Amino acid sequence: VNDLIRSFVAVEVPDAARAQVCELLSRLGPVPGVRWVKPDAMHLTLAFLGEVTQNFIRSAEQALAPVAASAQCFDARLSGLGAFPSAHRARVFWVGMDQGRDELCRLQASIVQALVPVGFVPESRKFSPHLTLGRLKVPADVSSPAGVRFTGTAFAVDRVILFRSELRPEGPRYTRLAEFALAPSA
Ligand code: 2AM
Repeated sequence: VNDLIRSFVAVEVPDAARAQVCELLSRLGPVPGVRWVKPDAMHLTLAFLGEVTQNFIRSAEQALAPVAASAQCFDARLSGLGAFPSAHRARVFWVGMDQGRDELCRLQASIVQALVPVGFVPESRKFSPHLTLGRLKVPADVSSPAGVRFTGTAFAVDRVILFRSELRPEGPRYTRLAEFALAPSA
C-alpha cells in the first residue's frame, strides 16, 4: 500500500512524428557517449512527479482532469536540435519544438499550478519544451550533431498522459496510469 510509484506527466508524440525522429537518428549516425532513448519511449515531459504514493496519484488525477478539460487541443511540431546544459558540455541531447511551443508552455504551467496544492514541488528551472533523444553519462561536445537541421510535420496535441516509470537495467519502462483529453479546439 505504501509502495512508491515513479511517475510523470507528458504529451505523447504520434508514430509518424516518431518515425521522423528515427530517420533523423539514422542520419546523425553514432554520437560518441550518447545513449539513445528508444523511440517508442520518447515523449514531451511536462512534470516529473518523482516517487509518489498511490494517494498522491489519485489526487494528481483529480487535479489534472479539469486542467486538461479547460485547455484546448493544439498543433505542435518538432524542430531543431539542442542539448542541456549546453551543446559543448551536453548531458541531454534533444529535439525542440517550434509550432505549439507557447501552448505547451501554458499547458505545462497550468498543470504545475494544479499539482502544487496536491503537494507537487515544481522545478526551479524554467520549463523548456524538448523531446529527449539521448543522454550522456559524461558530458561531451555534441555541437556538430546538434547543428543538423530537422523539422518534423505537425501533429495534434489532444491529451496529456500520467505515466508510471519503472527503472530496469534494460532501460525504463513507461506505462499509462491515466489519460486526460484536452478540449476540442474551436
Ligand atoms: P526528460 O524530460 O528530459 O526526457 C521520465 O523519467 C521523464 O521525466 C524523462 O523524460 C525525464 O527527462 C523526465 N524528468 C524530469 N526530471 C527528471 C528527474 N529529476 N529524474 C528523472 N526524470 C526526469
